[in-house]
Amino acid sequence: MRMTRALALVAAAALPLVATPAFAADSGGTVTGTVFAPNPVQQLGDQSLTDAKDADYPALAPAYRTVTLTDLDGSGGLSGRYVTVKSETGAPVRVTGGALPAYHRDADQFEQVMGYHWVTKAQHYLQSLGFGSKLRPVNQRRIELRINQYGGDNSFFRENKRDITLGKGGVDDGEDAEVIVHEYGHSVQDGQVPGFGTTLESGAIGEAFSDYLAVTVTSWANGRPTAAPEACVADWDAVSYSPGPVHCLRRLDEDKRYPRDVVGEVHADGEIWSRALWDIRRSLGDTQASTLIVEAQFAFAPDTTFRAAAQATVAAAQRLYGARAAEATRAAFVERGIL
Ligand SMILES: [Ca+2]
Ligand SMILES: [Ca+2]
Ligand SMILES: [Ca+2]
Ligand SMILES: [Zn+2]
Repeated sequence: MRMTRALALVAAAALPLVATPAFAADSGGTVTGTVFAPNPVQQLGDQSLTDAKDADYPALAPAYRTVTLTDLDGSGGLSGRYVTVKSETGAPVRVTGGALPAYHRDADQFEQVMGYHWVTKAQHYLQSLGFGSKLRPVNQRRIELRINQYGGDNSFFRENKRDITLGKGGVDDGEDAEVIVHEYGHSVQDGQVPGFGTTLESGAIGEAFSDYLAVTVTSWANGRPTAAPEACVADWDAVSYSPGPVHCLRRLDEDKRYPRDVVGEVHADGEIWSRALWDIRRSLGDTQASTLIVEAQFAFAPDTTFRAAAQATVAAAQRLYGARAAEATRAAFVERGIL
């Protein structure tokens, strides 16, 4: 911790040197880049796509999109207001003009661009809900996103919950926006409640919220999927380990109930909580649901129980939107056996 503080001071002192005039400091620099939005299986509705050892094969071609990367800091790398990308695989992307080369999935730089873009998008989604304007800011800090060869599929090594590490097991994790935003969800919760998720139930809430955020951010950015179920998380990463026929890491619409379906594993038990969030969203719509869900999390204890967190979420619904919203929120948790 002391060492971290010393490093932070050095970084702060170096800041003026980094702020070159390449980009306007207030608006944030922009550059175009190529991404999946959010992933080829969801975009193309093709459940037969496979990793094929990171090959860039023709069936994937329609899934590439040109997007604008925003909030760059002008340092010449993929570093900006909300995220700095540190790749341990492949040379770092250099930002030299108004457009990046159209990296595809067989280039390590593709995942760097994906990571930068989707973390920034996720923060913009939170801001679109009013966090940082009419509501408190949520996680408006610069996190570090590291890409490396370690971390088995879906088990991301993190030195702390603020930063994100994406591994390369199966489909490279950085090729699926829903995996990136899921990981950012943990950073969001840590930003709201430092050290959040110390117990089975709080840990399950962490996984559930991160899955929820993955789906809501990508639907907000791309429109609701029409060729794959919206409730399916990480359709592309999951082709490496989910038998199908529909490939999902997890889903938001499983009919799991508390305590009947508790198995003692945070990801599995998270599907109880995420279904409640999904039902709140179906009742109230994306904007109201996500706003009250995120706002409620400020009041969660790091070791919260399902019950206490549900009560805090109902209270946030009442405070923000009144009795009808509170009743719909309560009903979603009652349906899961949580309240
Ligand atoms: Ca790749
Ligand atoms: Ca993977
Ligand atoms: Ca999906
Ligand atoms: Zn997780």
